[in-house]
Amino acid sequence: MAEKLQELNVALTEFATSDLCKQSNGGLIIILAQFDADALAAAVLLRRLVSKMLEKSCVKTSVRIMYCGCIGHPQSRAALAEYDYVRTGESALEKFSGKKDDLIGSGVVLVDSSAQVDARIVPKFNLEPLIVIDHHHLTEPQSIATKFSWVDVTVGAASTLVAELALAYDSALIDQNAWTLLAAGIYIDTDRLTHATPRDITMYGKCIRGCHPEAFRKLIDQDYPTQHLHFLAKAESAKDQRRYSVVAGLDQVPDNDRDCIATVADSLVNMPGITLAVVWGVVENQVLVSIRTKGHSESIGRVTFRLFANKGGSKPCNVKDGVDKGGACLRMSEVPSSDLHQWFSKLVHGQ
Ligand SMILES: [Mn+2]
Repeated sequence: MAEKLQELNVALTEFATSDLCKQSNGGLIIILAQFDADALAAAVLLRRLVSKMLEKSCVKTSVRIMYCGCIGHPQSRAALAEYDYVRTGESALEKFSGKKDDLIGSGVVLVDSSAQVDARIVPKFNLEPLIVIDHHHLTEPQSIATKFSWVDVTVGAASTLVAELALAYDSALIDQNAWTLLAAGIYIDTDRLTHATPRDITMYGKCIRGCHPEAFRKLIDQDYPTQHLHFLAKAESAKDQRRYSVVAGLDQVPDNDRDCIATVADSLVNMPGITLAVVWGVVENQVLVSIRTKGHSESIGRVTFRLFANKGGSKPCNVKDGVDKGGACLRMSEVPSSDLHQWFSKLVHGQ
């Protein structure tokens, strides 16, 4: 592993300082398709790592971090507050406009996601990222051969990957604040370590030794979005359950509460006898779908593909046992304009 990390760091340095990146006069932009503690921790450390590589090679290129969507989950808000509180000499996070024009002239870096066409970033637009570091299964083959891509599904968090890289490069890149964010990223993304792999655990141990214990506790002590129970009640009253599968629509969901779609799906799949839960909600001009399976006859990847192939944004998550997670992001033009409840029921239940 140590050798592999060194090779990766050499490759990343070569790539970050290559002509391809230098031509991006708008600098590099790390885009977080989905803001959460793991994505934030990985992005903050990746920015430090790449900036250091650029500095050592005397290349002047800015590295910015932009996030998509809304930061609504208390856990994510706490992570952002922690980052804002401790950042010294590091620029604030920016919200991405969602317009492809704002990417022209910049080099796109994806961390904690890898889809080149991702409706959460820019719908139906080929991102052509220069650097990709992710721990999710690829949903489609990557088409650019020249980029730096490290997709490793054998870990449970992007934070683990970036921390491994940074430690192998220069351990001084990780200070107490970074350890704190990384610890929360790994803990939360692996479902309280229940889906952590040995490499996550090893890195988590280092994080815990290096972190600020009180700040860490604050970061993980925010289980559910504030409106979770409200939307769970709504799902309970509107759900359509057939045998082992359940589909529930939350109708319009404010951007701030978008995480409830995922947490309600988590709750529904844990109902006795349920092996498949599909929860959807309309957030601004998109329909967001969270899919959960538990002991289901089909893999989450197959379910996601079967239901939402070619509808964009679907991304099965790498969870080995227990609950498997997937999702989709549909444009309003891809769904009927009325009776979404019936449409989703038919899609999931086949009648
Ligand atoms: Mn992640």
